[in-house]
Amino acid sequence: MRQNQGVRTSRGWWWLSGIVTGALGLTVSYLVAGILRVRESPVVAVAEGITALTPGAIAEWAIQTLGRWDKTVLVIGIVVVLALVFGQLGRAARTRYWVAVLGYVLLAAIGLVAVLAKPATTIVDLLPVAVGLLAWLVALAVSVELLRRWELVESTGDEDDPTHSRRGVIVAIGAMAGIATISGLLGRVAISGRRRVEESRRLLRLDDVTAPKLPSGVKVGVDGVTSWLTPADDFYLIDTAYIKPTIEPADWQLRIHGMVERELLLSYNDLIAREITQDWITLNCVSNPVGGDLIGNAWWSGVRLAGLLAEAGPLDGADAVLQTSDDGWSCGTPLVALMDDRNAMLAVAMNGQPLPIEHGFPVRTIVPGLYGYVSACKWVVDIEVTRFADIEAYWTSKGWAEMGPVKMSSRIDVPGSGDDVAAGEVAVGGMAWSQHTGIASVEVSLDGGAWTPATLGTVPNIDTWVQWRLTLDVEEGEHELRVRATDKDGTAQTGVERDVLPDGATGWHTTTFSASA
Ligand SMILES: Nc1nc2c(c(=O)[nH]1)N[C@H]1C(S)=C(S)[C@@H](COP(=O)(O)O)O[C@H]1N2
Ligand SMILES: [Mo]
Repeated sequence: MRQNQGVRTSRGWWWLSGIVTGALGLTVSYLVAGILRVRESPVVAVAEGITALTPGAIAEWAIQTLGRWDKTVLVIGIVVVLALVFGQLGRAARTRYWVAVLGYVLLAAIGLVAVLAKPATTIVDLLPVAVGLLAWLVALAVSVELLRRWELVESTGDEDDPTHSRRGVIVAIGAMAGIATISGLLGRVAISGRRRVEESRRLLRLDDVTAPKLPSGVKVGVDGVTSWLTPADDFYLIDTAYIKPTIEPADWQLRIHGMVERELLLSYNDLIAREITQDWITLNCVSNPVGGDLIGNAWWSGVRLAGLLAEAGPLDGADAVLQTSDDGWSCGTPLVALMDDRNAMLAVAMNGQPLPIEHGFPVRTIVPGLYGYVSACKWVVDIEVTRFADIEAYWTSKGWAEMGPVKMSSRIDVPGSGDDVAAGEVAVGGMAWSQHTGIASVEVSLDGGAWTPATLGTVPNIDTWVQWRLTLDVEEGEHELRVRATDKDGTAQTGVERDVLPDGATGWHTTTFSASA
């Protein structure tokens, strides 16, 4: 009786020691990556690898439903799956030690492949995988040894006191869990190198960059309408980097090469020594559904790409620029959009401050009129002049269109869906945009009635969104509001509903609200 109980209890311990062993190897590897300033710790590389292998439609669904939390959810998922695998390996180790060893070797191999798949891998990048595997094997050997001793004592009932052996196991597992926690925490501090770069960013002085001055008339004065200027903290964030690249301005370099007469190599100081251009530009994401908020408007400061590219001298036949980020993300941009009269720039500041790290510090690209996925490369380090026929970029390899001109759109901010307002005169307002063409008019239809023109706010250029407003006389009851815009080319916004894939959503935004006495 006593004997069976002892054996049953220790099964759970094998499982637990498997999980702790697994966690230990992961966190030690993470810490080593942090100390070596390897950006791609194996864990992160695997998460990013899974993201990169995810079909476009699923990635799209994740962005849509999980928003900012998409990466958190994936990381939690990976952790849960790993915990189950580690637990099973722990149990397997009880009878078949080699299964556990093989399991850990396989997991390390997955990490290795993920790290190797990242751009510019060096020997140093492989060390965290090697150390992690070593930690796994040592922790496995130690815990298996202690657990076997305990089981032996427990089942034979002789030799020393079983509580003594059990204490050994508890102490060992506790110590391993402690090491795992500490290396996880230290790894977090070390891995980003972020504090250092935050400090450089804080101390950076950009002499020609001025603070944004809100142009007069941009606000239409309806409560609840989105702010015309988007503060950096509220600006939407989209990228594929789990850990944002942290680049010291002094270490940043940009290479402009490919189909050019002469290559250019620019340091950060070379760049900001050039003439600084500043402009209001609205950036939006191709994944923004009709009525969505993956859009923001900021005062950007930087260096025009037209001048830089002219200096490099594109060769005949070049029609594209492949931009690559420090984290390996890439996008293909039409050469003409970077060389015509629009303010396509290498931006160094947003709303008068050096770019926040998550928005591309120290340098990102901003191109009026194009969706971010084909133009707005954050942490940009490489610009290759090339041909569309010869390249594939991150999102185009997942089924998104090669060309991503922004589609005209309009949105009702108030009244929002589900709002209840007082019947009578109701203030209605929202945003409309058609970057680099400009909005000519906005109209609203209440309950399928005639289109009524709205009053537009003023705008400084054709590259920003515009606020609009009007007052409607609304009776008691349920109502439906619809909005559409017309751009400065005279094109009316289409009511045909299209999904965001492959080149941006279309359709009229609709809200339903009620009015009561
Ligand atoms: N390096 C890098 N740059 C990137 C991306 C990315 O995943 N990695 N995403 C692009 C997309 S899809 C958009 S919409 C914009 C978003 O810029 P933001 O995060 O500053 O708003 O960045 C673009 N630049
Ligand atoms: Mo995007």
